[in-house]
Amino acid sequence: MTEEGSLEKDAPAGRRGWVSWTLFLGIGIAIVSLVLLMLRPSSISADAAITIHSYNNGQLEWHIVDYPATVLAGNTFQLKLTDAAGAPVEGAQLDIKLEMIGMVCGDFDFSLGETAPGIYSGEGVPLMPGLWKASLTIIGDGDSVITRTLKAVY
Ligand SMILES: [Cu+2]
Repeated sequence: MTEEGSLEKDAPAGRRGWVSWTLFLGIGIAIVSLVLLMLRPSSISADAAITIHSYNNGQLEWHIVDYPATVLAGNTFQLKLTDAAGAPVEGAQLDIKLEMIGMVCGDFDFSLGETAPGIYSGEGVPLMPGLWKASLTIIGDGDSVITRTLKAVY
């Protein structure tokens, strides 16, 4: 009697099993996607629009004016160089290399021009959305290299 009853309820029980299996699979996929997303290098948080760096005896304020940067467009990088006394450093030669972190999709190199005493400006073009590393070389200043990260979006 009871066995017969459980047999009759077999169909809805099977559907419940199927529903919970689908749910289990869905949650599993969600967890795996989340882990993969967290492992992606592009999910490392990028630096803010303005970063402050010290180099030799001076200080550098590195401002990416439109932030996050736009992919395949010129983004203004404005750098302010001051010496230990806080005076502008004039006549410096600054080159920046942009490269995507964890990818080999291509680098972008550009030079900066001095627009005011100690203020240098140039246009950087990220090639893809995601996390980029910018390496600044201060030519002549022992060719010191300063790096920061930046985010690029469409
Ligand atoms: Cu890339």
